[in-house]
This record gives sequence, structure tokens and C-alpha cells, in this order.
Amino acid sequence: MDESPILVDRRAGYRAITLNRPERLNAFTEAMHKALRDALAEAENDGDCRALLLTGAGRGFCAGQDLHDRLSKAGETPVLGGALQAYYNPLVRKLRSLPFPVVAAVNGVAAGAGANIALACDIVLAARSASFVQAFAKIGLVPDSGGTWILPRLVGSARARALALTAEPLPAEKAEAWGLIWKAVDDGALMAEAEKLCAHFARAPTVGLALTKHALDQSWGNDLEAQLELERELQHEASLSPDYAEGVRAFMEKRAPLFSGRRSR
Ligand code: T3D
Repeated sequence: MDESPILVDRRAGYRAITLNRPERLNAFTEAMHKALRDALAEAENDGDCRALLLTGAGRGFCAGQDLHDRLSKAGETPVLGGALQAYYNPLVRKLRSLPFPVVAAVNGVAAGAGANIALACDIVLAARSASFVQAFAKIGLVPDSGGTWILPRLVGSARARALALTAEPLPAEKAEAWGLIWKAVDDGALMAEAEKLCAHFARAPTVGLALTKHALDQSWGNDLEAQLELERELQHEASLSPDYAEGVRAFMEKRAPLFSGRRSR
């Protein structure tokens, strides 16, 4: 078995990152956090990377924090605010702000921070056998990694509260029906579907998509007036991208566009 806590596969126009601690359902250790942080920074700085696929090795997607690292020794209590500040919060911020789409292929159970990290991705596909568990309530913690922010926004207060307070597993199909994720797909089709989506994004107008991500994220805190103003600014920026010019030209010439993803003309 490969010992590195994550695997990075460079594909044409995108990267696939696999959380790779299958014997612990890909639970996070400090080493895994650091490896993932470095891989995301590398992807962000690679102008040829125009999408990211995040998945897990083995039968799980991610079981959140590795609790073996949190067993208190006599007289010691783990202090968790620091771990959120150093690792979980920056990870969620990075996933949200990457300048290209991030697709989560949730191959199995996603629990605790593992569930909320999946939900921080732009598009979540899940195998029908997968489930989402706000496991925090089972060990006396609070949903983190943005869970208390994203859950009520995606599924409404009643369902968010029940998921967070009971830690009941939510099967993938129900997660789709509730609007928590984009799609539940047959287990055997998951990776092909996620790869197809990333290959599509690798040829898409990346600048416009990055600005779209930003607009949607900002909308949660804006009133209509502020959002209209933001759309005006972002549309101006998008219109300066080579891909906008190419999109219009291709439309007029009745051909498929060839988007470069480049930032400026
Ligand atoms: O601490 C901080 O830094 C603060 C941040 C916290 C973020 C968090 O994520 S807190 C929440 C931590 N996660 C959990 O509480 C989930 C714990 N796991 C489970 O509840 C269950 O394992 C699952 C519901 C995810 C899956 O259940 P099941 O029955 O499919 O599998 P299993 O048999 O429980 O697990 C398989 C193996 O993975 C097992 O190892 P073993 O017995 O075969 O050697 C199990 O111990 C291990 N495993 C699963 N989750 C974790 C884990 N080992 C360490 N840490 C885990 N989180």
C-alpha cells in the first residue's frame, strides 16, 4: 500500500487528489493536513490546472479528525481551537477560494470534518452507498469545517439542526433529494462521472468560473443592491478575459469554443 497520506495525480488540465489512509477511513492527521495544504497550493500556482477532483481511497471518503491523535494522556486535554485555526479553517477557505471548480467524489462515508470538507467543494457527487454524518454530536463536539454555516444554507434550519444534533447518517440519495449535494450516482459510475466533469472544466472558461464562484459565495452576506454592484464589477473583469472574446467569436462562427483559461489578453 502507498504510505503517503494523499495521492496526487496530474491529469490533462486538472488534478485528482485522493485522501489515502483507507485503514482509518482517511481520517485526518497533521501529516495529511500538511500534504493536502501543499498539494492545493501547488495546484493553485499551476496555470495549467483548471479543476480539482477530491476523493478518498478505499471504502470511505473521510472520517474527519483521526481520533487516535486526540486520546488524552493522563493530565492532558487536547485543545482543539488551535487545530481549527492551523488546519481545518485554512483548508475550507482554500477549497472555497481556489480559482477553478473543485469536485468532490464522495466514494463512501463522509463523517465529521470529512463531511463538511466535502460540502465545501463546489460540486459534490456521491456514490449511492455513501453517507454524510455530522459525527461531532457523538463525541461532544460542535460541527466544524464550516458545517454550521453550510448546512442550514443548503438544507434549511430544521434539517440542519436534526443532522447536527442527532449525528444520524444521511444516505447519498436523500442528500441529493434534500439539496445537500449535486448528485448521487451508482457506485461503479462515480469516478468516471467525476472525471468527466473535471475534464469538462479543464476546457471551460476558467476565469469566468472563478468569478462565478466568488459571486455565489459573496451572495450569502449581500443584499440585492450589493450583489448587483458586485455582479457589475465581476462582469467587467470577466469581459476582459480572452475566453469571453473566444466565446463570442465561436458563437458567431457556429463552432465549439477553444477556451484557454488564461487570465488576460
Ligand atoms: O480534533 C480536532 O482537531 C478538532 C476537529 C475535529 C474534526 C472532526 O472531524 S471531529 C469528528 C471525528 N470523527 C468522528 O467522530 C467519526 C468517527 N468514526 C465513525 O463514527 C465511524 O467510523 C464512521 C461512521 C465514520 C464509519 O463507521 P463504520 O462502521 O463504517 O466503520 P468503523 O468500523 O467505525 O471504522 C473503520 C476503521 O476506521 C476502524 O478501525 P479498526 O477498528 O478497523 O482498526 C475505526 O476505528 C477507524 N476510524 C474511523 N473513523 C476514525 C477512525 N480512526 C480514527 N479516527 C477516526 N475519526
